[in-house]
Amino acid sequence: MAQFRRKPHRKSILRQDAVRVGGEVIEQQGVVRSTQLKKDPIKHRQKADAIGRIVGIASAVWLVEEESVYAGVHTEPLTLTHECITGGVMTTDNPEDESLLAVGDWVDFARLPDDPSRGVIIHVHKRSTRLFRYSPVEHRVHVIAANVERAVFVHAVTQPRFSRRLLDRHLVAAELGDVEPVIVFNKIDLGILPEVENAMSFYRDQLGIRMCLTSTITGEGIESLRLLMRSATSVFVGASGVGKSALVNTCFGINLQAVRSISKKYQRGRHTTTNARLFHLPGSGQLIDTPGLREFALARIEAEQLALYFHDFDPYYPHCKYMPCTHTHEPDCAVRAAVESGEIDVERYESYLLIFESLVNQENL
Ligand SMILES: Nc1nc2c(ncn2[C@@H]2O[C@H](COP(=O)(O)OP(=O)(O)OP(=O)(O)O)[C@@H](O)[C@H]2O)c(=O)[nH]1
Ligand SMILES: [Mg+2]
Ligand SMILES: [Zn+2]
Repeated sequence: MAQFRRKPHRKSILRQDAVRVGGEVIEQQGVVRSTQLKKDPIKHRQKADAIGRIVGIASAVWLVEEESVYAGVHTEPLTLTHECITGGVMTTDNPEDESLLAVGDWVDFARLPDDPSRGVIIHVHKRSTRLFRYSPVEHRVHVIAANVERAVFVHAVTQPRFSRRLLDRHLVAAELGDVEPVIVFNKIDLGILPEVENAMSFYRDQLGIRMCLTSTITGEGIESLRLLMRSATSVFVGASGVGKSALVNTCFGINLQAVRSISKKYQRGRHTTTNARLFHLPGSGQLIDTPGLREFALARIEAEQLALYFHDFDPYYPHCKYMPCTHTHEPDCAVRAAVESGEIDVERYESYLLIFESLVNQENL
């Protein structure tokens, strides 16, 4: 991808440091983190003249919305949106191994004197929460959305086929990122298979996770989804083609996002949404639509810790003979005994084994 340069601005060379690769943003050299900054970081930040929130990315330019939009009722938020690039010196309060910028981030930025609709990001504020995964391309933590209270994991009951394996990864990621999980089963107009029905009652009744059953065709469940997203920032996450963008459009009653049919041959979505984008819900609350992710590798978790995130195992693992126990092969394992007696859902245990194995493989990379 071509890297374009602008003319020198003030003393620093402005450089395009972020490029987009398959819906994911990677950073190039040229950004200095606060820890590396030789000069006084506070002085550096004084160059900024506004605080804003990243609401999207377009052609490798970050869209930053002024903080005032969040202060009260707004009618035309776009007039307060600035197209920002990253400068040669940018600081961050976030760990080095994760995405430098993400939709939902709060940033300090400086408006360009000759064009205040454009600006330069100077500093990224500490993220309170983040939904993240391990990026196998980047070999680092990909922050899908930052400062979100809720992750709405959208799954289709069919087309594409519902995957419990993916949902179980989603739930671990929510807990790792300090985000409340909500499950949306979309496309219920297509009929619900018995195994999907079983999964619904498992996650709702046994794990106590909030759930909405929706259809963008009949409108069923949309009102309860809207209510659930009030007065907080929610992010829609799910595989391509499950209907995330169709749900955004239905929640707003207008076509904000492009929607495209799934491939008939492969029963998969076509990666219609390519960038995360934040929208203000009517009334209160924000909603971030994201590109579909087929793979969802977990980050910042070791295989040995995985069981702690499978809360249906909680009553059993203190009774395992060995401590620590991985619940994969050890004798007298209470978790495996509970699977055999049917007290632990066998599908959950299968997910556990698969995720465990992938974490071991990741650690050995
Ligand atoms: N039958 C049915 N089809 C739906 C429903 N919601 C969405 N669809 C269809 O599912 C297809 C994919 O919808 P999108 O909204 O583009 O899916 P997405 O999750 O945003 O996909 P990506 O942007 O690729 O991640 C489209 O053909 C939609 O019309 C629903 O409730 N019922
Ligand atoms: Mg989409
Ligand atoms: Zn065990």
